[in-house]
Amino acid sequence: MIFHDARFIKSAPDLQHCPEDGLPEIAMAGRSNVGKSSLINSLTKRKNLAKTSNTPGKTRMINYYLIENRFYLVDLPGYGFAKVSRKERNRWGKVMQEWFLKRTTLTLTLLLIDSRHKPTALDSDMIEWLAGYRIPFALVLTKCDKLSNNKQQQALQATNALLNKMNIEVPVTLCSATTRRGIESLAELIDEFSRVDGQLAN
Ligand SMILES: Nc1nc2c(ncn2[C@@H]2O[C@H](COP(=O)(O)OP(=O)(O)O)[C@@H](O)[C@H]2O)c(=O)[nH]1
Ligand SMILES: [Mg+2]
Repeated sequence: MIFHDARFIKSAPDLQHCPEDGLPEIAMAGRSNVGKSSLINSLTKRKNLAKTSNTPGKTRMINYYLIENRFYLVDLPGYGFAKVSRKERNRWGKVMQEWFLKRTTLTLTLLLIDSRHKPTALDSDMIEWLAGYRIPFALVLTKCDKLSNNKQQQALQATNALLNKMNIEVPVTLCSATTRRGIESLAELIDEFSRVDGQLAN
């Protein structure tokens, strides 16, 4: 499954500027440079629909892509970029917290983690935060083309062990924008959640 019918709609600085048509949304979250924009391009088979970059931290906006005129893929600003000021980080935290808690049209969040590295403290915080607020999410281990098959399995096991320890049960998918590993199953997951009505109570 490929979402060929995709177009950029807008970049919103915060919740107040997001679309108001009530369509379901699937969000890409994770550290800067983890591969959020690349995943959107892979899902739509478009090279430059979402801007990718080698300079992390550049995308400070909530970017909306309309898919098949029926749901949005949302490219969220990345976290954990060392070079931004404390003030900027605090602003990010406030904007994202409000967005996640009040965006009732959000049906699924894909939390991306680089498969080459252990989840960072920020990743763990994010996992526990999403789970704590019962925000539906799945984990995606990105850039797995950079790992041997063995290392890929190790990354999967390490992540599942971490989730077990946290007593959290969510799907984990190895993926690569380069080899397209995992893209099909993520597209199916997204398709399923694009047919769910927004269900957050708050
Ligand atoms: N080898 C490889 N590189 C990737 C993959 N996904 C993203 N990248 C590269 O990682 C960098 C950051 O990707 P980007 O999508 O801009 O990350 P974002 O900041 O999370 O949106 C870019 O140079 C991408 O080309 C992948 O699956 N495999
Ligand atoms: Mg990006």
